[in-house]
Amino acid sequence: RAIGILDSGVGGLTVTKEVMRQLPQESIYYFGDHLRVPYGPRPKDEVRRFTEEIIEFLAQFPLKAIVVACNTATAAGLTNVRMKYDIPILGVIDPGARAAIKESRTGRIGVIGTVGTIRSGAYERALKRIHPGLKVYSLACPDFVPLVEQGLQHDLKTEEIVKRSLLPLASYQLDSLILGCTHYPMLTKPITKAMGTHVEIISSAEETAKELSTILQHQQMLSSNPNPTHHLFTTGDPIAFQSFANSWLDQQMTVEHV
Ligand code: DGN
Repeated sequence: RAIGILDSGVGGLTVTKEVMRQLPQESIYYFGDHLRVPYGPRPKDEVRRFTEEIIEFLAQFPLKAIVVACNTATAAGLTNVRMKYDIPILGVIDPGARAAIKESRTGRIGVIGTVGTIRSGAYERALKRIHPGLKVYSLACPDFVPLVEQGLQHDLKTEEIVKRSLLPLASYQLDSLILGCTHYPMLTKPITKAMGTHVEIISSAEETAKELSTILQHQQMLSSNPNPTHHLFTTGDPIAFQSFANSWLDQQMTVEHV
């Protein structure tokens, strides 16, 4: 059986890449909801409904776990959908919070994400559940997802926009910054440049893949297939998604339009 991974667009590929690295023998079914990206500005109920629809679609395939590789969808709540399926459905927020706590020395942690994620306060809760004394500074960066979806991550203008967007965090003496949106690791370069190299940039991808691996190990469900197959689905333009996926994952992927 395979792993299902979903996102509003290309962002979940950052998690997918890490799953492929840590669990190279697993087959993956990825769903990018490009037709309805971005999820960030949408009401919680709508994001939850989209997530449930996508999981229902993915559930037609033989899956052993699903990763909701979208912070906005995770923040909108996975409790209901988890009750409907008997396979583990993982989010990205708890792993992201754990990764930050591992890295932070001063306990001054920044979180950036979509409007939906930041408004939900989900990171702050997840961080303070582990360590109530942390200082958490959150900032919504609504411009970032559209930049990535347009493939403009290496544009000079993007560097400017990223720098300007992150200015409000400059005075907080952060020692780490959580990329609370799975699209943002694709902007690591301009984000690092804007924050300075003394700020540790945290992505939830590695920790999420680790959690997935632990769960599968526990359930003795790790695959030993030397030739796993991957399937990518998009509600948007399959050609554009395919070229993005090929270059990010550094291998030839096939994409189907749904
Ligand atoms: N990649 C999604 C996230 O992690 O929040 C959000 C993208 C979006 O649709 N705005």
